[in-house]
Amino acid sequence: MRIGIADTTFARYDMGAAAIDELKKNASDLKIIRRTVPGVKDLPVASKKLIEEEGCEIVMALGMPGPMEKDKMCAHEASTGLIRAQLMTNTHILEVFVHEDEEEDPKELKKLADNRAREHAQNLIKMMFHPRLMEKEAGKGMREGKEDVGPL
Ligand code: RDL
Ligand code: RDL
Ligand code: RDL
Repeated sequence: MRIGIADTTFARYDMGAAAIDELKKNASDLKIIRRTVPGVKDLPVASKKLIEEEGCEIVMALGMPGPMEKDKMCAHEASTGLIRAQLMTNTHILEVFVHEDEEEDPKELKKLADNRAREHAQNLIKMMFHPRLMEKEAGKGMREGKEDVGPL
């Protein structure tokens, strides 16, 4: 299976590498194609090209929106672009964003970025190879990067 990884130089942690490491740990026979772009607003077309030109069956788009109001705006625009690219290609693009202001302590932010990238990589493996395992987690209050909230 061909899997696309789109990531950014804006991000302050190499979430692409964490995602790739986790994918390789959890599945064999993967062909991973990575494209790095400057920022989150460049992820939609990078992802679409991975799908249409490189034949990827699913893509992870990883990025780090900054803390300023304009960064939040950028992130929202990138997100709508990613959804549009999914609808245009009928292909999942897992959006793996870590907002810089989710954690104050840089060490915690780094941990969050690593965990979120890895947990979305695990989601990808479940979606593509073990859909019944994903179904088992339906309604279970799952989160990526931090503690799961759990079911009611
Ligand atoms: O197309 C070039 C840039 O416009 C694009 O890379 C943007 O995504 C870059 N960028 C911003 O211009 C901005 O104001 C980013 C952020 N904020 C941000 O918070 N996170 C990014 N890019 O990844
Ligand atoms: O594509 C992978 C994820 O980006 C996607 O599953 C999101 O819908 C996950 N998500 C968030 O990233 C978020 O910030 C969710 C929420 N908030 C939310 O409040 N409820 C969700 N998902 O179901
Ligand atoms: O309820 C606490 C968090 O789940 C909530 O603050 C989310 O919005 C945090 N979050 C993001 O901001 C985001 O961009 C999450 C994701 N992406 C995500 O992919 N998965 C999450 N939270 O569980």
